[in-house]
Amino acid sequence: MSQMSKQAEPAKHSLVVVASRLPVDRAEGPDGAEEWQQSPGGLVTALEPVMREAGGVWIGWSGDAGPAPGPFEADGLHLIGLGLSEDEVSDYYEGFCNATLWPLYHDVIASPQFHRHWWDAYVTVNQRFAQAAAEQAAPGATVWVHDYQLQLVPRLLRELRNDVRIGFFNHIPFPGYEIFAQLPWRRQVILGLLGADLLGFQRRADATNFLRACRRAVGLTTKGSTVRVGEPGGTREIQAAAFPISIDAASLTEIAQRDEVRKRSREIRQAIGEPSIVLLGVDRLDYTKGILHRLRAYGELVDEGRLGQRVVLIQVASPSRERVEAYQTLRDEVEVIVGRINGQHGELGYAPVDYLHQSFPREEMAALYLTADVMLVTPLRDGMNLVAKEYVATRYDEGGTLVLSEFTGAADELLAGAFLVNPHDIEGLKDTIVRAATANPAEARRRMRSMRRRVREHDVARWAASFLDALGRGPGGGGGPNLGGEPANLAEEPEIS
Ligand code: GDG
Repeated sequence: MSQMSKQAEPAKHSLVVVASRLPVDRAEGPDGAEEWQQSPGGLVTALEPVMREAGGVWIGWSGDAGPAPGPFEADGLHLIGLGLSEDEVSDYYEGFCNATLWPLYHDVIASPQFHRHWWDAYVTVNQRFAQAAAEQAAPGATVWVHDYQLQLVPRLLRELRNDVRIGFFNHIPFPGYEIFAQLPWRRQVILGLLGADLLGFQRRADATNFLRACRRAVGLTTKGSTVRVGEPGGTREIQAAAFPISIDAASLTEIAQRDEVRKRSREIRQAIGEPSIVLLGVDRLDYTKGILHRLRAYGELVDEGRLGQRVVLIQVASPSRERVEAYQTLRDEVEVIVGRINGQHGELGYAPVDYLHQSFPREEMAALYLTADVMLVTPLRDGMNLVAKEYVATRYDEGGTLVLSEFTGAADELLAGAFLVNPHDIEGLKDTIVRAATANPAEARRRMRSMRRRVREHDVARWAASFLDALGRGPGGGGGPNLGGEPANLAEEPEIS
């Protein structure tokens, strides 16, 4: 994506997507001029067709500190780039988003830090996003707000524009109330979210946790998946339900089937010395992903010789949030343990762990997935985990097995085919890795087929359609973009206060 032009007049749009990041990254073109390239990620793939059809606009931050890029078009998509100052990057993005909310919402794996000036920055930035959405939305438009960085936007936007339909999707877990209750601003966050008409979560358990927080933190009444809020104009009903996100499975299958990708997969195997078993981990370098637990289990298996001779674990750990302290500490810990395993068990020309602290193009990722005999996805907590689904979508050959943590959203969907594991149980993790590596080929194929069916049928387009359809159909819904999705499961249950 490189075509870029400034828009003269901001147009009004019937669909407005509000996400913390734009779906494009700033890059330098061949002639040294600035251009924007589509960032890898399922969200833009899922929403691009919908955005084009509805003439939608995407509001987000470019990822750099400095002035707002403003409105521009890239490959026919209307984008509004908002700016964050250096202080806001530090207090809002690295602070409140990534050192308060991220650890809190992931079961306090790391200690969340609570600072009042970080909260103030969170409020200010959320106001900026809400204001931009209010300016872009046509009368009666659908506005879809994404993720934990923008939880106040639904309420702030409703105060500015009561005529729009507002949906919110939380990509990460919503924690149990005992944990959520630690947040000094818990009431404001719940009230912020309740500005929406529909709140989507990855798992049913996340929606249940949210409904409980509405009762406990704000004293509201819930009935099934509905929350009632009394407002000056009367009572409003808000739905909270599960919409598990997915991937563009067809496009990954297509990439994996390309001759050059299959050839690259063979080259990778050769380059690492034709090991008897290739294990693979692919994660952002994040403490939620259970990389240390995985390395500990693998290191012991190599020590004990239980995987045989010359096995290799390829660990892609893509750089992430490198200015946040907990991420720097994690990187040091990971590199110490990788060094120890390789130092102890490596030989000239052979390392048991191939550790890559880098990002790779999609095609290279597909080649890596195709090379893996066993994929290790071992987060301590993960909203969904798209890597697990990408691995499955890539394996058109029905080869390979998946070791998957119970604490991922993906486990709810892939439980019939994956080797499920509790990553805290190192002995259990070791045994499961051995089982997955030595599975009977017919059983492994059956498992992979069942997971592939699930991922093929529940892809990201279906996810987006079902959310937007439910948003359009809800109480008072004027019918958002009609995308023919399936109804959300909004079960009848008794009232609880
Ligand atoms: C959040 C939630 C939820 C990684 N390294 C490279 C690369 N990646 C891509 C993967 C995958 C994505 O990044 C990571 O997605 P995950 O779902 O695994 O995890 P988070 O980044 O934590 O995402 C998560 C998700 O939002 C969606 O709702 O599933 O639970 O935490 O797509 O492939 N892609 C490329 N090169 C890399 O080096 N091209």
